[in-house]
Amino acid sequence: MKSLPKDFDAFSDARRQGFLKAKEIKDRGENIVGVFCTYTPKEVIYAAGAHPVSLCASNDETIPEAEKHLPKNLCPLIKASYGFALTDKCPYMYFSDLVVGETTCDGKKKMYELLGEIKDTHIMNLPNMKDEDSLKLWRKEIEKLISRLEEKFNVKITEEKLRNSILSCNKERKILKEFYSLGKLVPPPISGYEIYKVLEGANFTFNKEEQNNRLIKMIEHLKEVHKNNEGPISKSAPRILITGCPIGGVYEKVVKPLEELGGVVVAFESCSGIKNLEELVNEQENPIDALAKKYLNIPCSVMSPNKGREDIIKNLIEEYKIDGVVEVVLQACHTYAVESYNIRRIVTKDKEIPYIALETDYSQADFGQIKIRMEAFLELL
Ligand code: BJ8
Repeated sequence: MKSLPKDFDAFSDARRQGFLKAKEIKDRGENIVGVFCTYTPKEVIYAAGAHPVSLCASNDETIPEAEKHLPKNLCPLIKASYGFALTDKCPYMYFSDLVVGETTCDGKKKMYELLGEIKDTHIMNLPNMKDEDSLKLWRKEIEKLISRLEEKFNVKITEEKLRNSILSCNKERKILKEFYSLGKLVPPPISGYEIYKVLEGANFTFNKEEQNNRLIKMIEHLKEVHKNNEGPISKSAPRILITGCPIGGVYEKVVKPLEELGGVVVAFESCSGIKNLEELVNEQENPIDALAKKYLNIPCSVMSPNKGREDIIKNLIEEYKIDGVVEVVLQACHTYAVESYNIRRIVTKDKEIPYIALETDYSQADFGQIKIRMEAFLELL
């Protein structure tokens, strides 16, 4: 059995290594913009000569502090995002010159009001529908972000700069997509846990050229592993699709047991996975129009209706030969919790495969319970 290529370590360690890189960036006098959400049009940040970085929100370390200001019964992702800012424990937040947030769910947009007291924050007014008027509004919001960044960093964001950053972000998306599409192979040459580590690591990698080259080498290596039948996954392992809320704070207690118990996660519909990377920005159109369309089209549950997510899940079930779907709903996330009714319906009725919804938070209290439920679920597949 062939081991993972050494380039994998660069991704699994990217978050920690990124701290040092962020410091180097600041030492060189360059700017960093902290982001929380897939809706942030990062091409605009690159076009301003700044570096976008995902802010810490994926463990419960700072939640007790956050709960001094926020209600306990709130999504753990929101509490952790605020807690890291409040306690100064996220180096990326510390190094960020500006934080960009969007009016996604109610909890997040109200939390941003408090965050604005701690950190220079720019909020984009994200519409919750995908019609023509919403597109105009979102386009305006992108223009406002451009003005804000120009003013903040004393730069000019030209059409040419936007076009260049669209080209390079699309290039990154295409390579990441080729990487996660390895999950289509039977058996996949890499576990879902490792796929997720790489996708997550890309959020903390500043040098995108280096990242692309590493990924291309890994893809070649893993294709070879598959061709020679040298991979670690059994051909008969039940193939799982993960959907729902972002899983950065819970993948250890959801993905790991699923795979230790004999299943394999072959696709992630959630943020960090396909939701963000599937659709490219149109390179021929006016760049602001193209960015507005691409980002407004992201199929997150904060949109109403959100038919795109159902279509993606149906396609993924076919393309990745999915045997069962696991939906992760973070505690108090109403939009995903409500949508889970429709998702269960399309998975079990239209596609006739098993589905399970797990409501959880960032604590370890339900670790044993999740494992037992995963075991029972895998027995159905
Ligand atoms: S594009 S999934 S990152 S909004 S914070 S909605 S889990 S209650 S994170 Fe999200 Fe952007 Fe959508 Fe992705 Fe629910 Fe929690 Fe709100 Fe959340």
